[in-house]
Amino acid sequence: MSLAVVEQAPGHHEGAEEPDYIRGKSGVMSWVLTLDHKRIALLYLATVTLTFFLGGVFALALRTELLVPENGIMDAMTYNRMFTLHGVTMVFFFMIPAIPGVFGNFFLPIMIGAHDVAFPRLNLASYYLFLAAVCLGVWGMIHGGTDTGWTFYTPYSTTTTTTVLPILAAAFVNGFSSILTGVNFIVTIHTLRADGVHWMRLPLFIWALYGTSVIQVLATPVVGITLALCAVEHFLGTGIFDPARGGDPILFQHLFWFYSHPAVYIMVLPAFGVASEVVGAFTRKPLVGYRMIALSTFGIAFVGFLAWGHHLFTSGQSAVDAGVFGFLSMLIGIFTSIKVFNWVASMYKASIVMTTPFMYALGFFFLTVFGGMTGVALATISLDVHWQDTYFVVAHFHFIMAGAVVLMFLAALHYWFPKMFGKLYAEGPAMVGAVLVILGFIGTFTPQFFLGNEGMPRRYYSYPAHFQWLHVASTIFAYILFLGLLLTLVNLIVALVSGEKAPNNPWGAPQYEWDIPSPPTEHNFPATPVINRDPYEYRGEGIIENAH
Ligand code: HEM
Ligand SMILES: [Cu+2]
Repeated sequence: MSLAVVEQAPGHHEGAEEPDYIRGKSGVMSWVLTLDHKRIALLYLATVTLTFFLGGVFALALRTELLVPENGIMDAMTYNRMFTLHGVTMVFFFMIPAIPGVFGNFFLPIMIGAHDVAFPRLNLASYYLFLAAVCLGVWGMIHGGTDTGWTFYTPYSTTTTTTVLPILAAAFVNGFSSILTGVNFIVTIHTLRADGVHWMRLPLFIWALYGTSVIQVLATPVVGITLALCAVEHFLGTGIFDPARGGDPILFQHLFWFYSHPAVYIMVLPAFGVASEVVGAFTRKPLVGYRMIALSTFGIAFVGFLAWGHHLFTSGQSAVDAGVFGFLSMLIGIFTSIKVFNWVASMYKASIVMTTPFMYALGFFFLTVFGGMTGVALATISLDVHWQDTYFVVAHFHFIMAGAVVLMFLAALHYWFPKMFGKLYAEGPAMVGAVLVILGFIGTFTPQFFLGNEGMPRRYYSYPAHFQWLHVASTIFAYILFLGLLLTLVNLIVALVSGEKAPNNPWGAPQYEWDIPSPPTEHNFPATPVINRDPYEYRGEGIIENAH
């Protein structure tokens, strides 16, 4: 059997070489109206880079305020708006669309041997809905912003005089974008797999996107309706959630978390998928436990739907409910551990190639394992009663969200950069950036576990003086993190402008996408390919030598 993954379909004759997808067409319209999944991916990349930096600037403002125990650079009201805008931006405008929008769009068709997604127009519509949501959100922020927190808890959100409606509307519109992407991906995976790509040959990133899409389609409508009801109540005073009008605020919490707990898997499953690809590429041996990693995705997706009540332990839940939700939350830990154990087994006795993407993956393992374990601790009711609404929770979910989503977004960006842009970046600055980012995350959020455990509540802009040194430590590392991100950004921009031309497979990685040109042609393959081997069958090429 040949080493090449992609064979010409029978009967195909090599025609004129197709130009790559970047140079193939020019002009602004060829970008803004493009139906090419790869160009749409780059539109997402440009947009989420901006939203991530916007969210990051809010974060730095918050951390700067917290350098001193009392009134620093902003008043209490500004602080409340700031953490809300930080949360909304990061969750809805960065973490939910980032990995599926950029790397899902770019690589899903390529990894299954297709020329595009099933519905290219819907794909573009989905991007524009996302962009509309971002614009609406930013418009709301400029016109005052809101102070409800990204969770929009009622009855406060239905009575606040701040600009909550555009922000609610932005989250609502964003939901449509997310649903449409999910539908598109599911149909694509079912119908456009090339010959030879049977289910047990799907790359693990594709399994992750599949699980994510199912959650997007099933859970997002619930939060959409919930936010719409919240907006209607704010506007018309309907009294669904407001107890003063006979409504039930706990109902809002149930509906909100019925989406928002599964939504954490919309964010982390794609990150887990990237981790599998990076481990598969740099351990120089076949991935251990392919089937288990693939199927545990659905364990997480399924149980993820049954765990929402752990956000309501202290909201007046019965002891039986709390026990059941606590137990179900812990099951998620089991399915996640299945993945972690298999990744570790894949790294065991492997000849690991230490690259920037792999460095990010190591940071991801550390942060996700600790984030996950503190999640299991939080699902233990007696502990949650102590930690609920403290910095411990803030530290927990940042370990997971920042650790998994942000680090694996950056891992994916560095791993696939040569394929996406056909350019190589300088490894030295990329590695320094990665180390700064990882140390930055660990250093920013570790002190917050201690703060929370000692009773520092979340969402406060002032605090007793004896907490100051932990807050200062956290803020210093937040700046280090920001420095790492800046270095990374500059390094990649330099590579875009003047990077050396990348070979087809600069990593000597076994996966399918490395067999096609860097950057790919407009239709990815000259003809529909036939794929004749498993995705992680390591082929033994060394780095760089494999240039076609
Ligand atoms: C092992 C899996 C996990 C378990 C068992 C778990 C458990 C919990 C529990 C019990 C809480 C409630 C804490 C409280 O209200 O005091 C919580 C909060 C939270 N978790 Fe997790 N979690 C897990 C994974 C994740 C992941 C993967 C993410 C995000 C990507 C995440 C994001 C959040 C967020 C945002 C909150 C804060 C909710 C709020 O605003 O109150 N968690 N988690
Ligand atoms: Cu949850």
